[in-house]
Amino acid sequence: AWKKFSPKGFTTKDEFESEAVKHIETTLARSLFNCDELAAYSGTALAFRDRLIIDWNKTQQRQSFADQKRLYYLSLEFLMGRALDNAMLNVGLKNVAKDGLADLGFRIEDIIAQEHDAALGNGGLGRLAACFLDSMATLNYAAWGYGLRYRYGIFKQEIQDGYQVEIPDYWLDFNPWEFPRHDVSVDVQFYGWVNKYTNDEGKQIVSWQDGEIVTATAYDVPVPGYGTPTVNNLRLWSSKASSGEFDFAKFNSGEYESAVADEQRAETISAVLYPNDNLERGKELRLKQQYFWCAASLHDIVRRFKKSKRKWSEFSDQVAIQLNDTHPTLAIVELQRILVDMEGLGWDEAWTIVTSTFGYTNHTVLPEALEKWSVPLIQNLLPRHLQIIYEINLQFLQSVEKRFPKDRDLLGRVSIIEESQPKMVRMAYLAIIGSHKVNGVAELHSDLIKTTIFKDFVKVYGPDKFTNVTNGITPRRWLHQANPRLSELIASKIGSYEFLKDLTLLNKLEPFVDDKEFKKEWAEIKYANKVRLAQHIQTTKGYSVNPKALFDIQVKRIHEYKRQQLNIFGVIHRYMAIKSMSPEERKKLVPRVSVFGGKAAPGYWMAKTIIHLINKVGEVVNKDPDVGDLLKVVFLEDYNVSKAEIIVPASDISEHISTAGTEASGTSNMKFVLNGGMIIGTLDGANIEITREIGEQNIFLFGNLSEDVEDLRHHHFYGDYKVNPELVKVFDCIKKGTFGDEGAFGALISGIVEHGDYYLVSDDFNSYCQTQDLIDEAYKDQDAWVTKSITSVARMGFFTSDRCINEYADTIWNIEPLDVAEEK
Ligand code: 26Y
Repeated sequence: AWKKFSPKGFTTKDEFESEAVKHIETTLARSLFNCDELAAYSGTALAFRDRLIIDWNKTQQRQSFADQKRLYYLSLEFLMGRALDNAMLNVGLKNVAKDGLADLGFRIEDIIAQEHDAALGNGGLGRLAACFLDSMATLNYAAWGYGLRYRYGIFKQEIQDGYQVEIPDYWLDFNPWEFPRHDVSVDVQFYGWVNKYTNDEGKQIVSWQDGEIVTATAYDVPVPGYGTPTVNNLRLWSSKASSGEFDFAKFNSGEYESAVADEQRAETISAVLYPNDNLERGKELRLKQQYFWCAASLHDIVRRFKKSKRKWSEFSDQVAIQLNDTHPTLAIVELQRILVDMEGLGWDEAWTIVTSTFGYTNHTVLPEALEKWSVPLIQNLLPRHLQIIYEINLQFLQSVEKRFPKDRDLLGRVSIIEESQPKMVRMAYLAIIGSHKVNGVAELHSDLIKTTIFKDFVKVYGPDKFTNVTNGITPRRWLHQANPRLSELIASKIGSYEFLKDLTLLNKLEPFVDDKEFKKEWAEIKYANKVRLAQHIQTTKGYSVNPKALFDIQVKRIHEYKRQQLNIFGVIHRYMAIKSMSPEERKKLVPRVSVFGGKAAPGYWMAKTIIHLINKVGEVVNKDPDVGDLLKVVFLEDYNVSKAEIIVPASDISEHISTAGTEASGTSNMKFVLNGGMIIGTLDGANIEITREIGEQNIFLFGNLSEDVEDLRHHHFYGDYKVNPELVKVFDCIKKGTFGDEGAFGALISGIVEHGDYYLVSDDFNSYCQTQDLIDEAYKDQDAWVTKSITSVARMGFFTSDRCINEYADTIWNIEPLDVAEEK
């Protein structure tokens, strides 16, 4: 019967207009006569939101009714970007909105551009979580995301005098995409002490007492699937003082200020996203965030399970929880605590439930990114959890000792507790021990974790606990939304937009690689996308670049291992070469625009130095009359998801040039190829599988292999090591002050010349520059280039996050999609 009362919402242009206008006039209380673009955005967003809510409610009812297993994706980061364009496309009514907005006097692009990015993430890990949500909804899985509702997302980056400056990102002013659920809250405890006693019935009782209580309030964000009525839920927790804490007693006894201070302290927990990416700093507030979010999510999940009135032994038939890196590892401990201390289960029974519920995804092998928390810190903040961690460790080590009685060293190596001063809890080890599956995010990476950082655990558990799920990206946002013309051209060739749901259908493009007309259109679309980026550069940077030049793009977080320094040294090398040429020689060159973008963690000084160098090189090169159009160096400020949607479709070549063995997967590499760009890359992360899929002739690979990295590093210190002479010339050029104050860049150079060149910039420099020359040559043959471009796109089907989510569902979560046929 509820169906009768659930209208489907608008479907025509006129209905859309009347809905949007109604919201502008009533919800926003604005007159249509002074409706600006922001008001038009708000009205449009609210109209689409209403439409989503209907399907969202139905989806939640359907999923509760079906009573199947659900997946919960725990991630401290969800880098969602903008929601409106995505909602319009997923619902399939973008054209309706376009026409309706045109009637009202607006261009849809301008309206879409009003929206503030939801930037609750740093980079790859957070964006992966967002792609996963899109796929889970599109594939009709009953899946929820759980995260934190940061008041401040990732900072906004400005460049002043060539330096990065961080500006707070207060993004919640007007956010139509979230729904506060004041009725859904969880009280979360911190500090206090543990009281163990035997009760009247002779039962051991453990009680965690006298802590400080902070309340978690749920904010729900609808996640629409593409071409399906499924709208899943992303639940974000916000912290506030518990009503018990911020209470009248304090007010009345004259402690107004201290009551306000309590309130602020509580709110601080969800105030800000930590801006470090792959760099662990061990801050207490971050641990508080982690526990706050894990506890709230687990209590919510358990509450939902208990409504089903099933036995505890059925918990993992109903619930799968995926840990996005080790950030949510405390969820393992919290579930054990709920089951043992609160629900009265025996330890072993509880532990079986816990380990069959969790899966853990590792995203890095970099030692500086592996989380460790000091024992005293946990002891103080979460005294009961520390006891449970010790108990988990004890049981685990006893089982290891039984199986490997002669290997005393092994026990120390696999212990959750590192015997340092102070002692540290190794979160990755806890995550492995508490999960039934551990996965890496690309083949090489999954092999590396088994042979390096988690080697001993392969010995203990056998190889089957460890698996690979190669990352993917959603083709809805990264092809259809970011590159609508290419998507349309593809659809026109292969007959429908079905490829957006089954990306392997792209292979139907291959027969057209020799179709002249098709190739021409393909090239025109790339050119139009470059013109659009050139316009963006013109408006944001104030100078023009030639869209006919080869666009060479590296956009990602700035990190030494990602080697933006290799790129900029290569640019300087090119600049020096141009300067030394005759005008005749210069005429033969392929003009190039080198585009950089990305944020540095505020405390990562070396990364900031790299940004500074890129900007200084740009200042000099871009105004050098000898160079003209032959080389331009652009640093795009504040790289984020919505800017990526403009940048990615405009590349001819993108750079994925990490030191082999350091980039777990990379996902922007997939986005660039899917948009018809070529890659220059090392044999690292998913570059390897991309090569396998698209063919070696369609990618520009260079550099040392991961298996040789260790020996090379050793050689830097103990061999007859010399820095590459061409690179030395680049350093001399910098040291001469060509790009301003040479002292500013000293550390960048000495890191390579004197301190062992950990990232092998010198070792790979030759091969990098030679490969760049090959690219210039290849680019001259535009016809062959377009062939490569089309062939590559046709072979990218594997890299959809749909494939990836199906693999997780089959091999780790053991869940099936829900049938929605009746609803269609
Ligand atoms: C511990 C804390 C400081 C921390 C915070 C963020 C540690 C790591 C991160 C983020 C890591 C991250 O983004 N990793 C990236 O994950 C992508 C998705 O799997 C990979 O494609 C990419 O190679 C990897 O660097």
